[in-house]
Amino acid sequence: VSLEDAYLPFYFGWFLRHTFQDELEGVAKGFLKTLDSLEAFKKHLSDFPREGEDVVKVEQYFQHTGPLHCTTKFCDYGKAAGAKEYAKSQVVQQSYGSMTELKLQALFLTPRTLGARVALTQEQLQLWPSDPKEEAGSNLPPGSRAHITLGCAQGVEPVQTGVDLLQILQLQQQGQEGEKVEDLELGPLSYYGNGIWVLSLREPIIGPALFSSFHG
Ligand code: ACK
Repeated sequence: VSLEDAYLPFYFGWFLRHTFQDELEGVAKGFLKTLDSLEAFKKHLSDFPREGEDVVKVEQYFQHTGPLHCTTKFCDYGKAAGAKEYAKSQVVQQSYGSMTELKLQALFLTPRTLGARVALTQEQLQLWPSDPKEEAGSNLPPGSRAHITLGCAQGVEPVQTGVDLLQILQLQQQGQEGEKVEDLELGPLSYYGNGIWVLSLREPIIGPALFSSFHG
């Protein structure tokens, strides 16, 4: 085993600059606070699991640890299919350590995860690997799954955020618009049933991120 092979990361991705991370965490916090105060949201609170008689406060419901990022390739230290090929590819080698700008187009929330949808540029898509989950049984374009996990419910793994996003995009593709519930300062808020909420950002949130890897 060469040194290079022995050190495949947990994942590759774009890591938000700390100023951008702080900004986005502030936006997410404000979004949750707003939701907690909305009658329409309270009406659907039974979508969320609750313990005993405690009313769910979404402000305290989601947790995240580690740096905010948009995963490109989950490598699992080399155990994931295609990890080595990805790490060795020319585009990855050339882009490693370079800055880019990530454009966020929506925030979404489910009883499992809280995330931001990332709109990738053509250049960023060069770093997007083929993704069987993204491609399976749908005709969603490559990069559809791109997201930043902002938090997970207790006991939920962050991989779920991308799964939840793909489900939302599939609903939209099937012609479900969601029920437009409220016009918030950041944009229109829609409810898709089963505790799924989407805030389409009127103005995309844009900020700097570094293409790098996480080794854990
Ligand atoms: O929030 P995320 O994109 O979802 O960032 C984390 C990161 O890798 C470290 O856990 C993502 N992740 C975990 N497992 C997978 C997987 N099987 N496929 C794609 N992404 C994954 C997770």
